[in-house]
Amino acid sequence: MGMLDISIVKRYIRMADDGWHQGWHERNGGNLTYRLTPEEVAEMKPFFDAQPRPWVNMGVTGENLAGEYFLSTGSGKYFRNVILDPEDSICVVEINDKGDSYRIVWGLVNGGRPTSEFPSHYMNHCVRAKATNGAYRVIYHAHPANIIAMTYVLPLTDRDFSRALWKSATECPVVFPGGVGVVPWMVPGGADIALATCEKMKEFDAAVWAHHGLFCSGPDFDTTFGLMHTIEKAAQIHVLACSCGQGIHQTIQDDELRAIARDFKVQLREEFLD
Ligand code: 2HA
Ligand code: ZN
Repeated sequence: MGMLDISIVKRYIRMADDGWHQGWHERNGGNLTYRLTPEEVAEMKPFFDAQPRPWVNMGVTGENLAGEYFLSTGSGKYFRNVILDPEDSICVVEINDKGDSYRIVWGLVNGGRPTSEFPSHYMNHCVRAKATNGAYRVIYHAHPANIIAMTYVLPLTDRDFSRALWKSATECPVVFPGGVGVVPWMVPGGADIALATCEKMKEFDAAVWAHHGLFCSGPDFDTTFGLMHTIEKAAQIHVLACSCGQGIHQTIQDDELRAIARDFKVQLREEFLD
C-alpha cells in the first residue's frame, strides 16, 4: 500500500492521461489541481514526507481554503509523463493557516514546484468553493486547439462565445447552461490573470483564455473533464462548419435553446439570448 494505491490519486492520474490522449497538453502545457477531502488527507498522511518542504508565498491570499490540501501537477512537468512517473510529475501541497503560502508534503521527488498557474488555481478554488458551498474541488487548465482557434475569429465576449458554443451542439445548453466567460489575452502565470479569471469564475464554470486555452471547474474529475471535452467538441463543430466555406445556413434558434432548457430543467442565462 502506498500513495499510488489511493483511489483519488489513481483517478487524478487517469484524468491527466486522458487529457494527454485528447491532444490538449503539448509539451508541459496545462495543469490540474484537486482539493482533497479531510478523509482523503487522512488516508494519505502516512505516506507524506517526514520533513515537509519550506513554505512558499503565493502572492495571493485566499482565507476560505487556508489549511486545505491539494493535488497538483508540477511546474514544467509533462502530462504525458504523469502516468509513467507520478512521483516525479505531481505533488500534494498544504496551504498555511493564513491562506497565502503552500508547502509540498509529497511528490516531485526530483525537486520542483507545483504548476506555474498555482496562484490562479488556488484563487479560483477559493471562488468556486465559496460559490458552491464547498462542492467544487477541481480546476483544470488545458490547451484544446479548436476553442483557441475560435478566439482568433469571434468577438472576445462571454455572450458571443456562449451563444456560438450553445448553438454548435444540442447538449451544450444542458451541460453549461450558465455559458462560458472569456478572459482577454494576458501574460500567463501571474496574479493579474489569476484575478481576471476569478472575476469570471464567480459566474461561470469555465473561462476561455484568449489565444491560450480553457479553464474549467467542477465538483469531480468526470464533470470537469466532461465540461472541457464538451466545450472543445462544440468548438470543433463550430470550426468545422465555418471551414466548409459555404457559410452557416441553419442553426439552433434562440427559442429552440429555450425549449431545451425547459425540457431539461436547466436555467439558461437569459441575457445571452435574443
Ligand atoms: O503549464 O499551460 O498556462 C503551462 C501552462 C501555463
Ligand atoms: Zn496554459
